[in-house]
Amino acid sequence: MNQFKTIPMKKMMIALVLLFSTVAFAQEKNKKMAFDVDGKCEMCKMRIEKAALGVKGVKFASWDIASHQLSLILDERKTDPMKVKTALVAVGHDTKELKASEEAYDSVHPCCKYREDATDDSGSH
Ligand SMILES: [Cu+2]
Repeated sequence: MNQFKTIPMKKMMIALVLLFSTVAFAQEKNKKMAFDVDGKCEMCKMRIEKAALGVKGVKFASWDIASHQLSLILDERKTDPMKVKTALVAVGHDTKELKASEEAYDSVHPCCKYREDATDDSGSH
């Protein structure tokens, strides 16, 4: 009689262990990702990368001026893309999901006003 109780319990434990290990796998320690961030020059690149790296759990950040792609390596157990995007809009750089406030956008250097001018003038700095 006792066996009938212990077997399902064991199965449940196994199921729980499997579930937790799946979650652990889903949250990668060194997750690579990339997304669009608006900006236009070397100064933007510095600002974007600094803001991204300032987020706890972000290990690597590199923004490409030409493609506007921000490449990241982050620890998913500590952070997520939305936290990085929140940090980016706080320093004035738009992302697809989050837009910088007027105040934050106003804080960027005049030559970094990417909203008014979409052309790439990175050569002029
Ligand atoms: Cu700039």
